[in-house]
Amino acid sequence: MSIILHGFPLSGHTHRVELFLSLLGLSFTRVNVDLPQGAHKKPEYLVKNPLGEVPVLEDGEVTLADSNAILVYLALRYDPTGHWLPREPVALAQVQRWFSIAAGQLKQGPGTLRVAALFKRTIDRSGPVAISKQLLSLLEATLARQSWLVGSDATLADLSLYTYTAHAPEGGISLEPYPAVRSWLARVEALPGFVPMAKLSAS
Ligand SMILES: N[C@@H](CCC(=O)N[C@@H](CS)C(=O)NCC(=O)O)C(=O)O
Repeated sequence: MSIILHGFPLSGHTHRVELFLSLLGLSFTRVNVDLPQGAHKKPEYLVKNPLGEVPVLEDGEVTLADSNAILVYLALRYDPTGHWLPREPVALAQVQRWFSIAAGQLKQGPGTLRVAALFKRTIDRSGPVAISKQLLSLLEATLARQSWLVGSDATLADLSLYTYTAHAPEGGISLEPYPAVRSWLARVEALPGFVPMAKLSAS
């Protein structure tokens, strides 16, 4: 049974899934969804995800949209160690909290600034910059106390937060003031099987 990942090479949401597939050592086929050409709004793609977003994962009979949902599926299905998605109630709740932050502040802040740079859009940066700084301060305070976002080992929370944090400078958000965040990014990058996302050419 082959796994297919529909995504876009410069999408951080796609990358977090690609990263986890690689960390799990799963082979898969990449299908490029041409976002600049609007391929994600065509009927044949909307059948897979009516919200018209990447990524979508297909695994046999299973078709799943939403990067965090896909991470959960892959962990429960393919991670025999169980450490990527802890089952202990408080730890699992904390992973879910970081998923919400990844879909909220991470996307509204660093994600929004980077996508504006990617598509060369002029936006009012003040709101996204304030959200980015608030989020990075939270990450810095958390990661000054512990190596990983939840518990003592890497979890899906780290993968969900990694990509748009690492690429925040492409949207004009410096990581210089956040040494604990930079150390954590390096720890994620040292995980066996880590694969990077392409950088924007302008940065
Ligand atoms: N909640 C979704 C968000 C995915 C998302 O925002 N994808 C972006 C690319 S990074 C997208 O497809 N944007 C196209 C659009 O909304 O038109 C997830 O986690 O997968």
